[in-house]
Amino acid sequence: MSVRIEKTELPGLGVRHDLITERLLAGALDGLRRHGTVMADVTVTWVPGAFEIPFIAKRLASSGDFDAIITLGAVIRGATGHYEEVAGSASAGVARAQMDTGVPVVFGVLTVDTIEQAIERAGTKAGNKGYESAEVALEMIDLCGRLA
Ligand code: INI
Repeated sequence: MSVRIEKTELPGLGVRHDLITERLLAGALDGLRRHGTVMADVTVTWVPGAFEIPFIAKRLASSGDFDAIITLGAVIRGATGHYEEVAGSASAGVARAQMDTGVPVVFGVLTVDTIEQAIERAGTKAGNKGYESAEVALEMIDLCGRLA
């Protein structure tokens, strides 16, 4: 799979829950591939934490290089004293990014109470939010094309 990956080598930044986010990413890439996306057209960009998602999503959306952006992440209440701020900023920022740019930005960020709930939604008991987000992105691209 020839996906382009942008990832900093700086260790220990943010609180990204890679165990979960790797599964969400695998689900999203699987969803794109199964629906016929050319994987060479896909870029994966890692950010330090969910709070940083909107800034980078907006930057990518503004570039004109992408038909849609899929944001993935996990904000876990048990893991932070500022859950509401991180989860709220991530969701509000993603909504703003798509409204400001006119490019669909899908919110595939899990906002949950426990790591168990995150695991359930990352490809075990309750589907894979990444896979679902890929389907939403493709549907939004199709819809935008029809409305153009
Ligand atoms: N970032 C996450 O993606 N998930 C979390 O659960 C989380 N917690 O628990 O705090 C989290 N925090 C980091 C935050 O997104 C920023 O990276 C950090 O505050 C630096 O701006």
